Amino acid sequence: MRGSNVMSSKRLGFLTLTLVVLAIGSILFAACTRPGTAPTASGNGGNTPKTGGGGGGTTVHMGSSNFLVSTTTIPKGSKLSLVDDVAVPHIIQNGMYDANGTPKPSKEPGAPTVNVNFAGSDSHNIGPFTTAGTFHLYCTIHVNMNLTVTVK
Ligand SMILES: [Cu+2]
Repeated sequence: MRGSNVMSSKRLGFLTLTLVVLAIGSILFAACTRPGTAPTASGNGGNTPKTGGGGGGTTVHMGSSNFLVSTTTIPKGSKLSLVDDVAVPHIIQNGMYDANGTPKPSKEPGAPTVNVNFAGSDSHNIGPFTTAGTFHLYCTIHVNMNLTVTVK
């Protein structure tokens, strides 16, 4: 009887010791791992790349009464960005001025319908151009303001 009492009290002491050791161990473990998991690897805060914005398409600029280029080539399926560089309105539609400066509204097969009002100093996306071919855009306000869009 005595012996078993001694045994059980020793066993209890051993168990307590084990628990204490485990508790201290886990505290130490937590203290040690904390600095390891802490480092915030976020050094990219102010480095947002400016490339690869939305679309990445072709841009054509407009002056007070003209497109700054008369032709542009864009990949099939993409949009064309028109930028009005000045505080002058433009109305861009499907069609072109002929050699006499006469407006000839017409929409080629496969052309997107274009009818965009520019208030001045603004920009709009045209398209998408989903069909390969040659498409004509013009400004209904400014005579001979033509743009030829080639889609490949
Ligand atoms: Cu115009």
